[in-house]
This record gives sequence, C-alpha cells and structure tokens, in this order.
Amino acid sequence: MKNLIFAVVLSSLPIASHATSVFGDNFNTDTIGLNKTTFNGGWTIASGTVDLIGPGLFDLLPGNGNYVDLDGSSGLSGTFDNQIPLAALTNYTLSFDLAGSQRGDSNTVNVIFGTTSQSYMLASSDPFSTYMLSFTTNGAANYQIFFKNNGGDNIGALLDNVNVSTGVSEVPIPAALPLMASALGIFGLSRRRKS
Ligand SMILES: [Ca+2]
Ligand SMILES: [Ca+2]
Ligand SMILES: [Ca+2]
Repeated sequence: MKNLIFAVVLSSLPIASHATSVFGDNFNTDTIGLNKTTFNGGWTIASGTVDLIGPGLFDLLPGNGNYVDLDGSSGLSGTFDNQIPLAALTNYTLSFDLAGSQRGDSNTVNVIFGTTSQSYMLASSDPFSTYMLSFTTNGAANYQIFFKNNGGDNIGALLDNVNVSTGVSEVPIPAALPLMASALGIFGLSRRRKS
C-alpha cells in the first residue's frame, strides 16, 4: 500500500519533459516540380498550386534540399494545408521555416495552426528563418496546419521544415502540490485505521 501511494504521488509530480515531435516534414522525399497539387505527408493543395523547388529546379536557397514556393506557376497560389490528430488539453507548437521569394517581390503568408493564426510579411531577400505558433487543444481531434501566400503572381515566399511538437509538462507545480498533500493524507488515514 505504501509503495503504491508513493508511486501515485511520484507519477503526479511535474516532469521537466523535453518537447516531443508529433509531425515533421522537410519535403526532401517529394518529387520536385511546378504546379504541384499532391504531396507526401497528408498535405492538401486547393484553389491553385504550389511549386516544389530545390536541387536541379530553381534552387534559390541551396543547402535546404527541397522546399515549397507557396505561389505555384498557374496564376493562382494554392492553399497548402494538413490535418493532424492531436491529444486533448495539450499545448502544441508549430514551427516552420519561411524565406522571402528571392525574386524581387515581397509576400504575405497567412498561417493557421489549430485555433491560432498569424500573417507574416517577407521581403524578397529574407533568408530562411524559423517561426513558431502555439495553442492548447480542447478535445482530441484533427487540427489544421494551413499556409496561404497572398497574390497569384507565381512568385511566392518559400517554406521548409514544418514541425509540430508538444511543449513542456502539462502538470503545473501548483496543481501537483495539493494532489500530493491529499495522497499523503489518505496514506496517514489508512495507517491510523490499521493500527
Ligand atoms: Ca527541405
Ligand atoms: Ca512559383
Ligand atoms: Ca508574389
């Protein structure tokens, strides 16, 4: 009984856990091409196209394998989105690399992750930089990852390295302490009843 109670107490203590990746895509296994409407990894492209460029095809920022030009070559920039299953009541962080078009124009990219969204303005020469968006889920469900380059001039911002990971421990210290106190109280009570 004593060991069991201590096990319960220990398991309820906050743990300084590292971020755990639940989704990742660097686009390096997809086939390079213009006006793509299909990708590996569950991505859906609608209302236009995107380009997948890299070694051998418009490799504007060498050294990144393949990456997405979010405005395809069809005159309509496609929506680029995904649905991934996430657990309930958990904080998740979407990280992604965005770069400017490298071809003279500025671009605005709208990003949605679950219940949060943000717009990013990229000057032409901006190098790849990592951006992050976080939100906490309600119920367990599929949640959206969405990118859309405004425009339709066939010259878009560049996207690479889309990842989703959990944050730190979900059990805050103030919530764990009363739990521990009550568990110890029960332990004390059961000892008194036995004696
Ligand atoms: Ca890549
Ligand atoms: Ca393009
Ligand atoms: Ca553009």
